[in-house]
Amino acid sequence: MLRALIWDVDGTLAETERDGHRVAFNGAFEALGVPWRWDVDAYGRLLRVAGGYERILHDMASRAEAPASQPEREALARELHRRKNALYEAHVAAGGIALRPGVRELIDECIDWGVMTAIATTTGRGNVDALLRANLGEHWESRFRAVVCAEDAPRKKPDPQAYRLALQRLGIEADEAIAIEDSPNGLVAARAAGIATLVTRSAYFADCAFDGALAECDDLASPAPLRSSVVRGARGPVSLRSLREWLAFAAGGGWAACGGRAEGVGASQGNR
Ligand code: XBP
Ligand code: MG
Repeated sequence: MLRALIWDVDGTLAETERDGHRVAFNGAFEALGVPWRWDVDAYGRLLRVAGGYERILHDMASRAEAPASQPEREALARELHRRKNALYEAHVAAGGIALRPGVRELIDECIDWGVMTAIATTTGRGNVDALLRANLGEHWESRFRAVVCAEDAPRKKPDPQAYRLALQRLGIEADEAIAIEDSPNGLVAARAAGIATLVTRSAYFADCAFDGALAECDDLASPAPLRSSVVRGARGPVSLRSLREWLAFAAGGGWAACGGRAEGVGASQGNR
């Protein structure tokens, strides 16, 4: 039975990377007189490294101008990351980044129907707070039963730590939840925690393979057919009803197990 939806943040709740974090990283480089800039394509490649601090350190490894010693590199990365977060938070607090289509509606549907919602993200709490305060209001946290951020789960995705902690705080088993993710690292993290995962493709990961996902959609509000190896004929928009059906179907062994009789499962919309 579906008891909780666990949301990723960056790329899933909102398209935060290209025009949010990336621009803020560049602002931090500039503010500290560091000559590096991350263009749109380069940042997409760097996104394979989860965690902004880890991403800076990774990038330094191929920069001739980077400090020589590891402690100096870490100190610079910490300061750059702190500045980046301040710039990012100011940008989203000013309404710079909206939620993706269908996100608010699905969260509200969960609340209406007593399905818990939680957050499991690699980013820091300040970033999450600024984004959701701007989009859901100052009491945004009352909509979520558990909010797990980088401070709570320092081992970044694809490590399942954030998802395991979210399950623990929700007090449920993995098969009672669905994760919503946008990245390969996020999918691996959620699956490693045993959670069925819906992928909502984001700009940077639009062309990635998402083997093992419960289903894949372009966004939660799109009426288009969803790609899924579990349910056949699934269509958007994604609703609580469709998620419940897909989870039940996955638990029952999936498409292969029922000899093809489930065509159209998930096609129903609007009703719960
Ligand atoms: C995405 C990330 C983060 C963000 C930047 O996290 O990997 O590192 O790019 O945020 P998720 P920080 O998809 O799990 O929300 O700089 O705070 O790490
Ligand atoms: Mg993400």
